[in-house]
Amino acid sequence: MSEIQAETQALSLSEAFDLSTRILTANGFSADHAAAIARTICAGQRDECHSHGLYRLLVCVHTARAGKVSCDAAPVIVDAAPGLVRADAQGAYSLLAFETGRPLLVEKARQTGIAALAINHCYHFSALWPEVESIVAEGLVALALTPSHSWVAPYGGTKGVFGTNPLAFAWPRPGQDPFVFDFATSAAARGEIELHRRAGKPIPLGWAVDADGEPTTDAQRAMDGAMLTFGGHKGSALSAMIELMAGPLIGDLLSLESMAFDAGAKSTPYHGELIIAIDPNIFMGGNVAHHQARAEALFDAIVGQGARLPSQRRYAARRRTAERGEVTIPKALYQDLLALV
Ligand code: NDP
Ligand code: PYC
Repeated sequence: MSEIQAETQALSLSEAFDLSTRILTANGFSADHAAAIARTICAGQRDECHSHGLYRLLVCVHTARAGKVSCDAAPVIVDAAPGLVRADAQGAYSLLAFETGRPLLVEKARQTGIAALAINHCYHFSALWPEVESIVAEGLVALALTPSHSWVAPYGGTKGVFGTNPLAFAWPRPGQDPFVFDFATSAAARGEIELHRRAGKPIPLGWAVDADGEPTTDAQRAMDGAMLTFGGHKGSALSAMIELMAGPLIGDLLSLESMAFDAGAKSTPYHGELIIAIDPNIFMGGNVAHHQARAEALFDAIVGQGARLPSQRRYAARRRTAERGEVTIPKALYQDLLALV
């Protein structure tokens, strides 16, 4: 997670939500889109996921002012097959399309055991964990994946081909916070590098190479060069899978095509997203308690030796925010946000 800057601004959660919707509606977003975007951005800030918190408003407004994203298109939901819902975002941000398509996805997963939601023609900036969390809250296993812009070099290369391509997964745990992970398949999310650049801080070696293909710790040179995948050839292959599954498979753009579509505007990536929901009641063949207990034994074996589960930090941050009743952002970001209204 990003470093805290010296001067900070505290906001209550309702102030953060009001500021977000004020900024978005002042920049042309409809009330429905502004609320859907603000909910996700504020959840990110609440859970101290700074690269996908209030900072993202800068990119949303830039994209709106560039005349790229539709600020008011209503998503079109199509019941495409027994196991497939399509949500056409019609050139708007993905979040309202997700919220609108989600109930039919859940219904289909409960009927068929497994169902997918393909979001098409969307601008996409958000963390995926709020989406898999909202599906796991229905007692379903969830998986979500999406490309972005082609900032990331394949393993062994030095030129961008892949997006930062996040993969998120959620598993229900009765009576406990679900098991959730959500990570970019690049060594770090692009938003993390941008936050380092804004804070004037170097990035760790291994995140990126410069335009000459040389390793760099300079955030700006990294952004002008190419980011690297996590886990070498393994992250590279996973990233390619995400391109294929959330690109050609659902009839939408690759990260290379999203970057070409952007034509240098530096706007939010434009492509699709694939979300899969699985009903354990059907897959576990009526023996849910037994198999859930086996899953719990796995989690116990992880935490029992002092390791932590993914999302433990995030849930702790969520509880901390609830106790304090406020989130904290760098003062410089707060001032940049006020300037958008
Ligand atoms: P992080 O590296 O911060 O975290 C990745 C995951 O690993 C989290 O679930 C995290 O849990 C978990 N984790 C971290 N450290 C440990 C540990 N020591 N033990 C166990 N689990 C651990 O994420 P990224 O920077 O890769 O991605 C940040 C966000 O960016 C994601 O939410 C992603 O969806 C978003 N993103 C969105 C894109 C888009 O196109 N829309 C593109 C790229 C990224 P915890 O949170 O609890 O630390
Ligand atoms: O942080 O890599 C990122 C990212 C890309 C699109 C949205 N977030």
